[in-house]
Amino acid sequence: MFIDKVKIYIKAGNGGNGSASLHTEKYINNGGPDGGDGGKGGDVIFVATSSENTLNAFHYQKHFRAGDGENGGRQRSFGKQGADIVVKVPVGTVIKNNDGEIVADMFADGQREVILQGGKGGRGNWHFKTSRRQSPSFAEHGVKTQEYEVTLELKTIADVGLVGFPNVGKSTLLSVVSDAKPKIANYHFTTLSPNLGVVGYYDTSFVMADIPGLIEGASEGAGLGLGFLRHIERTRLLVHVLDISGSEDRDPLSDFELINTEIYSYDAKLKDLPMIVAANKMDMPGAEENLARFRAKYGNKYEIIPMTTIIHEGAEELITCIVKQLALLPPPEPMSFTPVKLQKEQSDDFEIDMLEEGVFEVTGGLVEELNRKVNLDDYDSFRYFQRVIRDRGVVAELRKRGATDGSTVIIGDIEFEFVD
Ligand SMILES: Nc1nc2c(ncn2[C@@H]2O[C@H](COP(=O)(O)OP(=O)(O)OP(=O)(O)O)[C@@H](O)[C@H]2O)c(=O)[nH]1
Ligand SMILES: [Mg+2]
Repeated sequence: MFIDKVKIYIKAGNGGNGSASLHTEKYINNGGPDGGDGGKGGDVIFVATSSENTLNAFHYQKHFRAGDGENGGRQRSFGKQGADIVVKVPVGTVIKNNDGEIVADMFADGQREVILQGGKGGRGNWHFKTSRRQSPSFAEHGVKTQEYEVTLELKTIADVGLVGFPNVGKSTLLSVVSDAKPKIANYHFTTLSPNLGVVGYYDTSFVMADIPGLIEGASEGAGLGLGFLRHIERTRLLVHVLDISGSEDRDPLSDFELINTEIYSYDAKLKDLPMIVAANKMDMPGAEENLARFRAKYGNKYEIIPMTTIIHEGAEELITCIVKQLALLPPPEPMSFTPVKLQKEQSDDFEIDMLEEGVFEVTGGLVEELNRKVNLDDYDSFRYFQRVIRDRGVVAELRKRGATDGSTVIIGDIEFEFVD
């Protein structure tokens, strides 16, 4: 199993509610409001790690929820904050929203991104005490958070990608030049998921990815298909491995054209990647003749390294050639994109719509904020509400829009008669 694309569900913690407690003590009748604030909900945090290279873990766990903030208590005691949840993803994971827009590119080892923020805790009643309202019996509700669905897409980050038909010796090559131990066998599609290996060369090193074999139609999903072409996107250089002997009765020259066509029709930008040709299986009959033909046709366009990978022949030349070219290339870069936020900002805007003659509805962040206040039929609470809509300009705006005495105003769950 190799999962490189998966949908998961994430939710930040709800904010805890503020408390509406009134201070009581023996012999003290009304000690005033002492309800504490609710705690903030936990965040959803993604962290990139190089110790994973698949998204397989998300096959088993798809729901990630941060802890809720606790409610505030008596004696102004604050509710505890909800615990954050940390979601570990392999380096190269791109997080997308439901519209396919990029929320984050988890590009660097250890990179940490707060993807969802926990709900704010509600304020306790003592915040709402005024000279005229000595004992507010209402407090604010914590912000309730929403669950979001996101898609994780792994785009392996390697300096060098090995591409080519099945069975040409890509995995053999990786096993010879790097620390990786991929499965090698004499049949097609031995490799079912990308293998990564680190290739050391004197005091430098680079990462090589062995991509599953490509065939005609791969860019439209044939064979192991499209999915794996995704892993080529983030390499800096490609090594095109050929069975130059044509031992499977294909012509290596047409193999070369065909695979290139698949790669470039997947993404034309891949044409910008430099390509080195590893002409493998030089030990087999027919190899010399084919190599000569290949050189005649492509010799001035590509660096061509003849190889007999199984006996390590040509490996050193190939590595030297790769290192030389990598040194000239810019370092890998994160994707360029404008990140979109999953969560709506917690704003205090409002909008007014006239639903029909004399009926106005107020919507927006401010209304959500007001809705979080408990006991809206409580007198104190209603007074507070009236003051807020006056202070934030809602009343003035209603008047401007034509509200007069007797007009109906709807704000969230509340409906009342406008009194000018
Ligand atoms: N004669 C010869 N055989 C080779 C050489 N290199 C690899 N092979 C053989 O070719 C077969 C396929 O090798 P792999 O490395 O598994 O090929 P692959 O390109 O990774 O194949 P897929 O994973 O199926 O795409 C194995 O039997 C290897 O031993 C070589 O230089 N000469
Ligand atoms: Mg292989």
